Amino acid sequence: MTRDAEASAPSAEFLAAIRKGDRRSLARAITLIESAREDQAEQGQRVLEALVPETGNAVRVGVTGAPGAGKSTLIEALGMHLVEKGHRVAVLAVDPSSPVSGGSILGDKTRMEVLSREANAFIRPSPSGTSIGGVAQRTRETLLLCEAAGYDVVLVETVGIGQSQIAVGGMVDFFLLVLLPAGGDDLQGIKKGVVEIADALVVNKADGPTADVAERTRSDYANAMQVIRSLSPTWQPPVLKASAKTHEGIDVLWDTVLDHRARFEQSGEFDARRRRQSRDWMWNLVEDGLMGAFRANPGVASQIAALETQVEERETTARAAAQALLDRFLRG
Ligand SMILES: Nc1nc2c(ncn2[C@@H]2O[C@H](COP(=O)(O)OP(=O)(O)OP(=O)(O)O)[C@@H](O)[C@H]2O)c(=O)[nH]1
Ligand SMILES: [Mg+2]
Repeated sequence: MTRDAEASAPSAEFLAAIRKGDRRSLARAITLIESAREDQAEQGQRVLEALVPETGNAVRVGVTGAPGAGKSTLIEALGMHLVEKGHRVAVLAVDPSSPVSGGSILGDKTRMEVLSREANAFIRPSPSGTSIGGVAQRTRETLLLCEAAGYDVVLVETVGIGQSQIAVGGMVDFFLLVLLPAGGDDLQGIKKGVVEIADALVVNKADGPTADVAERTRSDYANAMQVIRSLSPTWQPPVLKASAKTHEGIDVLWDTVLDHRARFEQSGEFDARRRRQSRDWMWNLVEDGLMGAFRANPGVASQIAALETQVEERETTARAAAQALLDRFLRG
């Protein structure tokens, strides 16, 4: 490594405090990771590098679904259930719109007031940033820090936007799709492909006046799921129902997560999935780094606008323009 190892190595006390689960130290480490200041971000990476052997021990659950489906309420209910069972629970969010670009999609409801009062719960709102890639990257690193701090369950909420769902799907062991008690995918704004990557579906708001519709929705989806080929030979994604309000069905939901984990560990799919995710992550970062270097290259930068116009005006082919840019880049 070319970096100056002495200059900003994190102090042993700081690392020890994070390992002990000190929330203020954990929050400080996350702030470093998220910092727009290069020296601080670098310091955050060093903390993560020092702690990486202690990561990997949590059950990682992603939660997605249409706006208003009750993701936050469900996470809070599940979080309370887990805290009562003696778990330490971290809640993270991936919301690419928040808060720098003006207004979060996940909104204030991610505050989770009941759960946030629990000593064994740690709630961190989405990092700010305009690119989903950047937000997801920092959330994944925050997830690792939470594991090093001893949180044994990490719940990640994400908005129902294809790209952020894929990003969260790529960092969790179990991906849960929360449904409203109503019509089909198109009505719920669920993109094709999301149902396919879900490890379970849960129809929320199975209470009060929406209880009957919830049951109908559940059985409709259960039928539909039978024709979707499961990604796993050992797991057929179940369709559950629950009420985040009355907490009915929350215990079954958690049992499902544990059952999935047990089967995946048994079959080797758990390890394979984690390994694939880590590998994919490395290549993601390589791609980001290459794109950054590419755009920052003066020879490339000076040609981009002109070549884009030529392609738009059909004066040259996309391939020829791309090759011209790549030649410039590779020449240095
Ligand atoms: N009746 C009933 N209402 C619920 C339930 N879960 C959530 N709600 C209500 O549904 C609304 C949306 O809940 P949220 O938890 O904020 O939904 P969300 O999916 O996180 O919403 P966004 O983050 O904005 O996409 C709130 O008014 C909740 O009180 C439930 O199980 N039953
Ligand atoms: Mg929410």
